Amino acid sequence: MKGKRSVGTTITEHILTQQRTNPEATGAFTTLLNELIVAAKVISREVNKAGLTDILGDTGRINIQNERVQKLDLFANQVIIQRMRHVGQLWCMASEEDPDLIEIPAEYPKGSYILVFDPLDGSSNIDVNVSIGTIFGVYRRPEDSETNEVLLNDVLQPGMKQVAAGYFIYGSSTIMVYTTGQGTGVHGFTLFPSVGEFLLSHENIRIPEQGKTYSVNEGNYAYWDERTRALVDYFKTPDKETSRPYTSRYVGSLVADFHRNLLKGGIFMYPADLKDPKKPTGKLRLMVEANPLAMVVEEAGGYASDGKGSILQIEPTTLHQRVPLFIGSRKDVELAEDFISGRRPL
Ligand code: FDP
Repeated sequence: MKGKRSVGTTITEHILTQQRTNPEATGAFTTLLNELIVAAKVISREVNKAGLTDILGDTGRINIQNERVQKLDLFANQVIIQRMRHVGQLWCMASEEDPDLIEIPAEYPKGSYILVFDPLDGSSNIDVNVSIGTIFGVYRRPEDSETNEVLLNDVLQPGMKQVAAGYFIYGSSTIMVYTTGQGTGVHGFTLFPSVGEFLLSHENIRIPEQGKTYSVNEGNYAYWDERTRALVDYFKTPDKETSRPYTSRYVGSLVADFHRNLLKGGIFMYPADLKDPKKPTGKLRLMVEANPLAMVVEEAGGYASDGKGSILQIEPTTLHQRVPLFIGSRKDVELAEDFISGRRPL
């Protein structure tokens, strides 16, 4: 089910209205989000003209995840860091592109929020004009933090502690989807290039309880355990009563696959695989990918699991840890969890 459409409210108006409903709000969060939106507009402009400029292509560098970094990833990373470090609302940042925490330089004031982000997710699709995105999550610095130093432990919080999360998708249009949780809903805003503003286009998005689509890289079938194979086989097996087979849709760009399923229903999966026995944990990162999207999906009525339990409950142990991810319509993800956890006998 698509969110109800109404056009005319800018994202800033929307954030301010939400802020007014919270008597303790200081405006710090609004400032932070506004600056992030400016960064996304700059990234969106570059993504849109990527085919035209020499910014397109590979830097030849390898990032912390052992993947090739493309120029546009680097650009997006720099834009976000440079825009966000001076806002005065951040305690520190963490990016998919940086191995360590990003501290706020001494010349700028510090605040109490922590921003984690994947500056340009789905980057292997840049060269082929497929939608890519920026994913973000916002936490507060723990109140009982005893030192003035930026500590990794203060950042390694479970996803349920996020105070906001969302993403920008750079596709046929640029859309921002975000939530501040606690029943405030998930809202989508479309960038109107002529006015340079994000306008409310998808108010209060609710993901269907059950979908008809599964999204997974089935090329990894040979590397999955028997439970994962049985789950995917289940989605493909015809059965009138349960509306199977499901349709398969896999872009290979997380934000694009997630966004489609959020609006239309379905399940996205990146299961653990045995390709690299040292890393039986899937490919996606808990902090910068799984947690923000899990907050969005749960606020929209869906669910996110690592196959055993809620993504949002996982206590992270490292900044860049990977996690198996099953995310989307609640009934579909619960079913996946039943298969993977062994609650459903094979
Ligand atoms: P990419 O490597 O292009 O950056 O997070 C990384 C990601 O893309 C996700 O956006 C996407 O869902 C996934 O990896 C695709 O991985 P596979 O190519 O292994 O399917």
